[in-house]
Amino acid sequence: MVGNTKVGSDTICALATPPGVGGLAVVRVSGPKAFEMCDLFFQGGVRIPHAEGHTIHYGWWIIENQRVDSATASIFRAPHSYTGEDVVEIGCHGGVFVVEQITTSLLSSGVRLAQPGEFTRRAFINGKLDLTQAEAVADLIHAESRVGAQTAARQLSGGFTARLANLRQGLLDVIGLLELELDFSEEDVEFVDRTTLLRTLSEIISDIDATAATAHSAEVLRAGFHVAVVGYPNVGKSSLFNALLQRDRAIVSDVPGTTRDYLSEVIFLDGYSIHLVDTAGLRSTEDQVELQGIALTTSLIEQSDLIMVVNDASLGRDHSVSLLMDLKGRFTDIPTVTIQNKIDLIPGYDANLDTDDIVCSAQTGKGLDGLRGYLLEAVRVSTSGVSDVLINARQAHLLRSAAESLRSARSGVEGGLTGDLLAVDIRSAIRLLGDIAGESWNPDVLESVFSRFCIGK
Ligand SMILES: Nc1nc2c(ncn2[C@@H]2O[C@H](COP(=O)(O)OP(=O)(O)OP(=O)(O)O)[C@@H](O)[C@H]2O)c(=O)[nH]1
Ligand SMILES: [Mg+2]
Repeated sequence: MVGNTKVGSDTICALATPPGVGGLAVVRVSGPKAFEMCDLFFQGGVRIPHAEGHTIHYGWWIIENQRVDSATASIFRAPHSYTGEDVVEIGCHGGVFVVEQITTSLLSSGVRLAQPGEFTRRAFINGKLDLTQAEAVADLIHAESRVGAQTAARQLSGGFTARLANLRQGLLDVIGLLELELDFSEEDVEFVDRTTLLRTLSEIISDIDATAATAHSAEVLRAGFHVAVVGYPNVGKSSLFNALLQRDRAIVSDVPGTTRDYLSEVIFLDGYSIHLVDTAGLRSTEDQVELQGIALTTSLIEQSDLIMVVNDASLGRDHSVSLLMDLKGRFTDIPTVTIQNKIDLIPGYDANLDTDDIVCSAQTGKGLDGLRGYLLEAVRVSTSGVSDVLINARQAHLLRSAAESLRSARSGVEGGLTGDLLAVDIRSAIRLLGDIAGESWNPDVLESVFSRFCIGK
């Protein structure tokens, strides 16, 4: 049981392709009556209930003797389908009207409209996917970067699941030996050499810690790398924003305080998505609208992965240093970079003096390749730890708790605790690791995992 929905008890359907006009659309039907219900409307070479699994049939969707569309029916027999149930995927011509006719005919015959993520939820409950794989499906659909999509695909294929299983097996082996000790407790033997045990625990702890630590990198791959473009008014933030976007998105003018609301746009560099946020120039002002813009800038900076401080180099290299220092002090965890802009105004500018800064002109385009290269490198560095899984908040929390239990077990070993007491902490770590893949789950967990899905998935 999941919530009030009894899994597999009813037959569900939904458009599995994006809504709107397109060449093709697919309506997916899953559940015990999938074949029977589709057979009411589909007329092809064979009757659907008699069709073999993994076959496709051409025919017509017919409602009350009216041909609605020529269609194909792809047959998947339980358990060999995405959901593990009987599934029919009806391929028809893409278009709002046809799809609506097909779904309405099914709904009027007792098929229910699927909730968001319900197909994948059924797949999970029927053991076709574990929870990390289900999460990978959502990540794959929403992936903003090529690397993110590739990682989600690896997660979907079960790489992470296998790694978790390995960790758990290692711990289960230890538990087995510790429990043997219990049986022989009279004789005071130690089946598990304590030095080896300490080493094993430490290895597993660092493996878990390292994986949990990739949560931020995973978020960058999932949602993009966020760069806040900040600086004093009129230094050329919006000009730089436009130059990187290669179009005139933001208003540029020589009046300080031009940008008030923020603007956010995405650029792609080598398969990574980078969200650039142009912000209101920071200065002390009495203007209420501008003040609101400045307040907004602060909250935008908090959510960014890099602060790009734009300086008007024609006013001096160090013109923005106090702003930079202020930002570094307030946002200690976020890296900063200074962009020396408007160098076209300074003939003979010696770029070699700016070892850490990027030197460019938003107006002439000079130095912009260097800036793009810098951004790309920054994304690469921030995502380098990710291999086979896009750790999300749920998984990171469970991993950290598991590592905590193992740390407590490790202190126990150091303090000379007996095997049965050590086993308690190790067992709790095993359970937490199991929860990542969804071995024991409750409706709330499933609710939050599947709420990220769209209808039809
Ligand atoms: N010569 C030169 N002028 C520039 C350059 N970049 C921007 N400007 C000019 O500087 C002025 C301000 O540019 P904006 O891009 O609006 O500056 P901003 O930092 O967004 O300003 P606010 O939104 O008011 O904070 C405009 O007149 C731009 O044309 C540059 O690289 N070289
Ligand atoms: Mg601006």
